[in-house]
Amino acid sequence: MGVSPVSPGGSAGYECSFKILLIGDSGVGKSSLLVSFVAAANLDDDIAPTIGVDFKIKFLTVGGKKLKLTIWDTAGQERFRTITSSYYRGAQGIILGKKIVLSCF
Ligand SMILES: Nc1nc2c(ncn2[C@@H]2O[C@H](COP(=O)(O)OP(=O)(O)O)[C@@H](O)[C@H]2O)c(=O)[nH]1
Ligand SMILES: [Mg+2]
Repeated sequence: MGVSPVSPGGSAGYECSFKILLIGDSGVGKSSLLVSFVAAANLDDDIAPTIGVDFKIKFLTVGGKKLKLTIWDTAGQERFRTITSSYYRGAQGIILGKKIVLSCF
């Protein structure tokens, strides 16, 4: 899987672009995590949901390199196990959400 390089200082304003997936059962907090992670950065609220998934873009600098993260979030279809390979294709990383229940007794 390759990382898309973009010339520094180019019109795009970043050097590398990564596609990151959020996966995990419905209700584990994936969308909440995405919103809180992206909120402090450049958030393009105008991006509309596409083919049943939503994505948000975050720019950040790591080790002096400007990075663009496109983070894909499922829009409910994880409930129905209907996420297709087109969602996973071309991804460089995943974030797996898991619900942890603590009980005291
Ligand atoms: N206790 C707890 N609830 C959370 C947390 N993150 C999200 N939630 C709640 O869990 C529910 C499902 O969150 P959502 O982000 O829609 O989950 P998604 O279906 O995985 O996208 C919502 O009511 C959130 O407010 C968390 O870290 N702790
Ligand atoms: Mg969600």
